[in-house]
Amino acid sequence: MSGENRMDFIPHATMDTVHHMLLFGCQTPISTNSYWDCGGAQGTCEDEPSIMYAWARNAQPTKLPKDVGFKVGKNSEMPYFVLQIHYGDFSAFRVVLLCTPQRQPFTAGIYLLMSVGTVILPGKRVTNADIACDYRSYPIHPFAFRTHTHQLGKVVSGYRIRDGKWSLIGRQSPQLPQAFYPANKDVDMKYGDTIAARCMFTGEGRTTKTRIGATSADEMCNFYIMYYMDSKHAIPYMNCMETGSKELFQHIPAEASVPIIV
Ligand code: IYT
Ligand code: CU
Ligand code: CU
Repeated sequence: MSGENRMDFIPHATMDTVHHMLLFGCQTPISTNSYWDCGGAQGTCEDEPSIMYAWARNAQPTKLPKDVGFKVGKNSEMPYFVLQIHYGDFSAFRVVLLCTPQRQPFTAGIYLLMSVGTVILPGKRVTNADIACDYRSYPIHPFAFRTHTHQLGKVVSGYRIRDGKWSLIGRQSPQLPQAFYPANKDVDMKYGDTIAARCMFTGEGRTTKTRIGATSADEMCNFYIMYYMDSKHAIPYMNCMETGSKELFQHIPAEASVPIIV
């Protein structure tokens, strides 16, 4: 793709046998072939891949709001797309990426909150993974969120904390299709806010400690926020990997510890 473009996505719903798809943006893909076997989750990009889109069976596809696009192309931080497809059998599927050379007034981006140190004790009914960071950047408007854990995650919730008040950005069971869901529209973020997420896990049914890692025997705790911001600033990717303090999380709303039964 040349120059600087903005884009939107249209997954074609003929994919009865596709389980999920993730679209990544990156500098250097792992392979220069038009398709390859990614051998599990990690075979996408040489550098840090940034998730741009997630499609899961039976979930509504994300629509970018009007006037919002991801910044892509040769002169952006994401000159390549890698589409990862998790499928049973694929006979006919198509994905359409809509690109426009038109500068959009707003640029989309992803904020990822992830836990790195969580240990889930075997048999213990509840373990929370708490993540929090101070937000020190230009204003963003969250419009979609996605949660990701493996089997032990019961509920994942994300919040903005402003003047001590917790406002929900989104809350979902990671056992439902891990697509992007609409975020609470009234919760924007600005310099000085705190951004926080909690994953609630159970250690029931395990006989050994479970740690963060890449296999299905490991766990992950991710809360992704898809946002838009003024194109003047256009920050495509931010993340938070800090463990939230006990003191701060004393005030998290009770819903964050209430499992969503699926
Ligand atoms: C250790 C962990 O939590 N990994 C997550 C989040 C993650 C995604 C990307 C970490 C890094 C990345 O470059 I992209 I470093 C993780 O692997 N999440 C999976 C996918 O691989 C994206 C997921 O479905 O959210
Ligand atoms: Cu899948
Ligand atoms: Cu994972």
